[in-house]
Amino acid sequence: MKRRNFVKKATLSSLATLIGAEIVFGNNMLKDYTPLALQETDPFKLFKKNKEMVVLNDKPWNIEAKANLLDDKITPNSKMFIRNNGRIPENIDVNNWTLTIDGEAVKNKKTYSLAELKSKFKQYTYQLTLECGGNGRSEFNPPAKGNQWTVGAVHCAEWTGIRLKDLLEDVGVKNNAVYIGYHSADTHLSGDPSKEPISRGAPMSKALQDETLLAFTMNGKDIPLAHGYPLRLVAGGWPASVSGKWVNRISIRNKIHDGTKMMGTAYRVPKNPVAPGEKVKDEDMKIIESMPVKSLITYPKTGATIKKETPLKIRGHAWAGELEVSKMEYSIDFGATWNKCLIEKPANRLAWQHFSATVNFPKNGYYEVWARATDSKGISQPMLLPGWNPKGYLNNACHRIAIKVI
Ligand SMILES: Nc1nc2c(c(=O)[nH]1)N[C@H]1C(S)=C(S)[C@@H](COP(=O)(O)O)O[C@H]1N2
Ligand SMILES: [Mo]
Repeated sequence: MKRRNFVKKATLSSLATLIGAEIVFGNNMLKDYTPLALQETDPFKLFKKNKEMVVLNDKPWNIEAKANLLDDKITPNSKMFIRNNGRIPENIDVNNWTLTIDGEAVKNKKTYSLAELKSKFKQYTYQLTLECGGNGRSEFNPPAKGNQWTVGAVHCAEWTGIRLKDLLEDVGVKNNAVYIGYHSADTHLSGDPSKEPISRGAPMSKALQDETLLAFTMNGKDIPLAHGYPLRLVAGGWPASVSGKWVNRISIRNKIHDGTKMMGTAYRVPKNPVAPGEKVKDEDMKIIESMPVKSLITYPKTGATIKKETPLKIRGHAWAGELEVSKMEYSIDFGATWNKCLIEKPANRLAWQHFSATVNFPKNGYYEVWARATDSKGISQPMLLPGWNPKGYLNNACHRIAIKVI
């Protein structure tokens, strides 16, 4: 007689964690059975997202925030965009989760349990800005294929974990190391187990930065499933695609990592400006590294009506990839003149910075408030669109909100 394949105890307890209650007769469930509570199809309930979030795609799940939702200094889970390339892993057995470090440039391949990672290495906490390389894609013309992100594919949460550099030192890296590449537990939409939805990475210089973490905690709690539970690579300031979710293997490569979505037009832009719609040769493309300077007005919400007597206090965040934002300005005359905003220092390197200003309007009528950040190298956001590129990356145009003064 064949033995029935019951759910393992560890899996059961992680299912219970996800549901938020003990599954009383869980021992009777078959191995691949997903409890109804986790078959939820309402993404807002499923991922505990704010009702104002916008679903761009459900296969895979891609959900974006709106500017006004990102008003918190540290983004809570409910307002964080979700970007998935494949299927979120199911039935995660957190007690048996391991991370393997391998690759051509590893001294000795090594596997760690989650418990070992947590106990063996010092833990650090940083606020880290993660912006999807395709944030702002919807504005490009001719349109670029992919999720039509407007402005909401960015967040700055507080991540706690161990430094990737401490782990790499423990493993031992050969001096021919060039790049690290991550591998994860999410599965390809086709269901083909030999295909990875995404496997990107970063040069050793980025991998070895103090702020590059292997995180297990977000905003003081276990990382939510959709954002990479139980282990995530977090590399702030670079396209968020570098921050692999559900990471179970990191390869130390002796060449630029050649995983899925490292080649062609994926997360790559032309080395030199091209005409909109132009075909670009592969050798004329480069991998996106540090993200460009950008900002977002998170209060008030676009479309607000205000009384002329009360000056408007605007606020928001600004970030500049690896750099700091050194100047923040606003304009109420479509960019003809600019006024200074107050800009705070970041909580730590690679965290977004908060700005504010008090705006006076000369008379009743329709206005737009535009915001423009300048990075520490003196580069400012373009007022409208930056250079077109085949996949619509890096749109860091000034954010604009409409205001009616009565
Ligand atoms: N394993 C895995 N990691 C991933 C992805 C993915 O699909 N699978 N998407 C990447 C991309 S393109 C982005 S923009 C960010 C999104 O992170 P978030 O969903 O936590 O906001 O995760 C990155 N890490
Ligand atoms: Mo992304």
